[in-house]
Amino acid sequence: MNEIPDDHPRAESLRIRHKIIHGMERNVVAKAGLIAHGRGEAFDYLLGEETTPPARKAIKAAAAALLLSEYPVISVNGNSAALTPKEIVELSEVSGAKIEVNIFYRRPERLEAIKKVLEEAGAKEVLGVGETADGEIPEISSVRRDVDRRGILIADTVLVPVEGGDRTQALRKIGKTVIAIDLNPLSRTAQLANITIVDNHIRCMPLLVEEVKRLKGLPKKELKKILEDYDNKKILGDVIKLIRDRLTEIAKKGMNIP
Ligand code: PTJ
Repeated sequence: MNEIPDDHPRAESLRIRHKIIHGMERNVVAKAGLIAHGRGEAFDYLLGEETTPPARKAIKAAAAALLLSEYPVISVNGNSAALTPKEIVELSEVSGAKIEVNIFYRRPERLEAIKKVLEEAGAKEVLGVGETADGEIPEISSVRRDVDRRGILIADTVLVPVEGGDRTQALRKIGKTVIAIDLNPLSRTAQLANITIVDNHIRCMPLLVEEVKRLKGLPKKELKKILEDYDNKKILGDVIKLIRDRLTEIAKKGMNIP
């Protein structure tokens, strides 16, 4: 792949793209994952490619929810594994959440490739691959219904990064708390999750790790208060207004290109 010059105005965005492409070459990312990434990039552009104040509030609520959970699970797909393997492992370590590979385009070689990437990043246990992955959640209509009986099947909280479609509603129907990381505030996943972090997965994961570390010592009562005060509908509305206001400003003055 071409070297990206440091002074390229879009260097960071191109580097992230290369992680996704490299992931596809290793069987980690599905071909459709490239398209999904492009959709994410478009929304990130609208957000100004930075973590917004509503996203920070959602990160705080997500950290509190993970710490209050009895059995949290981080559900890992191709895109999330390619972008932040190290941070997934760190989040698992600081929050006590299990790591489970669960993918839409399910092929044994992809399950193994994602597991390998996570193990290379330090994961000691990766669920969703092998003999314990024989659980089923019938409410999910896609192959994402195949889950680990030591993981998503018995989880009370599931973190679902970078995925759209069918799963959040089904998981909520059977009583699980769903935390989504999704750049598109209009997606079904974003709209139906209990807590939606509208941010780039690659920016959000280190912040989530730090937030869990910061809140870890707090008494349960205070963590519960954070969740009681959190309103996901309002947060999503705030993100959409933020995009609207940013676009109104740009329509008036043009983009501020240094
Ligand atoms: O690895 P698999 O087989 O499970 O397949 C994964 C993909 C992503 C291909 C699959 O879940 C899919 O098709 O997802 P969608 O329906 O395209 O939804 C992906 C969502 O993630 C969209 O709402 C994107 O805007 C969003 N997204 C893409 N990149 C990022 C992102 N959100 C946060 N951070 C990103 N980097």
